[in-house]
Amino acid sequence: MKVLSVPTLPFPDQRPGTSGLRKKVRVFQQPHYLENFVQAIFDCRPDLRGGTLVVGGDGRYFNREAIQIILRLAAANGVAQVILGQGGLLSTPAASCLIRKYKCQGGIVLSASHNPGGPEADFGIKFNMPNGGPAPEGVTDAIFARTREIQSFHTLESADIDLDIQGTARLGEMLIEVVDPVEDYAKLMRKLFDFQAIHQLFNSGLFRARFDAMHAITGPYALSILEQELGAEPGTVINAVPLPDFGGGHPDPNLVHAHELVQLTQGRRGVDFAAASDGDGDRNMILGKNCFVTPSDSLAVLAANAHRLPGYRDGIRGVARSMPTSQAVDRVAEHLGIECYETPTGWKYFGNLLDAGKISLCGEESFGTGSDHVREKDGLWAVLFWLNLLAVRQQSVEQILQKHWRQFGRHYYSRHDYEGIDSQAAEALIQWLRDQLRGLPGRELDGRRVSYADDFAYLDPVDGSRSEHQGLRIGFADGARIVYRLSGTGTEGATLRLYLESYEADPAAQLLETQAVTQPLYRIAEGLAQISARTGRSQADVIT
Ligand code: VG1
Ligand code: CO
Repeated sequence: MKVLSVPTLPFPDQRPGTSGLRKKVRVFQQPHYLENFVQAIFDCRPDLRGGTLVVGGDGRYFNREAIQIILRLAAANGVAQVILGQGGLLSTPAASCLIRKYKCQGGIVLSASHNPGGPEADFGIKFNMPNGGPAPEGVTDAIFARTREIQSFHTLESADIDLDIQGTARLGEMLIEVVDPVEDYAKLMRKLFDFQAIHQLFNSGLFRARFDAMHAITGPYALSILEQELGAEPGTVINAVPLPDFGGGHPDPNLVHAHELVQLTQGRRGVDFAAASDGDGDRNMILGKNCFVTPSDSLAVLAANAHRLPGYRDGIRGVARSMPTSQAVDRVAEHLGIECYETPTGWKYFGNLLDAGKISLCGEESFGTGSDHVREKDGLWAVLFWLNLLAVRQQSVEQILQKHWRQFGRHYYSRHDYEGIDSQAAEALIQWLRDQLRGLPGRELDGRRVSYADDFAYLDPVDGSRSEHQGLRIGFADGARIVYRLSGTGTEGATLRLYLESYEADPAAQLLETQAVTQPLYRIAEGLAQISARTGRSQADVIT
């Protein structure tokens, strides 16, 4: 087959954000847009020549077309072998699992994660390293720099490959192995969790559960693992068929976008356990009967209970959380006598800590939790962790959570998102706040004493790299915090995220309504940042 070198012109806007390059579908559909970015990956990762690459996506609109383009570029750039999920499908954690298991030189995952899909919505691409994790900043910076100077890309003149039949195919010299997207991932889960105990729980007659795949990638995984293997009653997995537009919904598992699922947990007839995942399967939301577990609390509960589960029987080495994530896990780490690291937002910052064996569990407030089993956050893993825990402790989600609070105290937590605001106004707001930080420590704000205020920077303890301007933190003497940062995953204007956290040690005050408890902090935050005046929004678009 003929290798073609196609002349091209650089696009100026191919800088990856918090997790890969995300743009509107129509941006990706421009001739050469995807080709340029993928060629830049190959140019920056010479070990892919002669190596093995994992490819798959979350099934969103443009997934299949993108995969055909990537396969041709891979073949023309001398990749020896591609491991491809059947139908072009792979969840992000399953891709990470395959890269590690088959010692590949990297992976390309096609997804814009929790962003909506469809011809008018979002598409994305991210590159994962040989350790299975998202490319660190040094690599994404290099890829971006390459896209600015690219002059040609290499591709093949060839027919499309059949993505739907398992087995091997050839494209030029390159071998393509089309694999079951679920199998290797399911094997890994079997090693970590007590499947027999979970099977018994599902068949006890006393336990009802729902898993909402939100018409995204986890459908096939959840059907196979929860229903077929663990014996959950048929119908446990809802919205199980991946659709290119996720059925028109937002594949973002939170109280707002997974509202229907939340409803199923309410009232006397509510189910005992409910969970959901996002577009690419790396997020999770955990609910019990009349009970919502914040992702920050979930991480803390998992850390406190890990030793009860087969995969973590010997205990955990350390934990990490992204900076805006609540400090609930810090208290567990202190209790266990292990280290707790605070990293910038984005899973890529956990990779070094995991590789160096400094941590076993990590998580983010944005419904992401994971462990050293792969190098991505893992939605279904978190669900299985909770199911295993429920089976072992024979208590409800609510009982486990409240007991945890009594022991460690409760971190009330809420995030306010102001979406699609004017980018300049958002930058100006952050700058205005940044300028005030120095004067804040020691001041009293609404009866709370500020103990520190800074522009968060992270020094990676493993490779010594430094990442600056990762969000503004204001910490109070009573343990409360306010955090502001701008999103790095949006595709329209800017998104301001405001994170509020308030600590309560007294069990008598641990069952209050989160919004009521965090309201005073919201007022302080609004007062300092003048959010409504500066953004023109009197209220956040999404409050979780
Ligand atoms: C958001 C979350 C962050 C998460 C990222 C990717 O980023 O806040 O915690 O790692 O999405 O998640 P941002 O920059 O918009 O705040 V996902 O499920 O896209 O892969
Ligand atoms: Co995701």
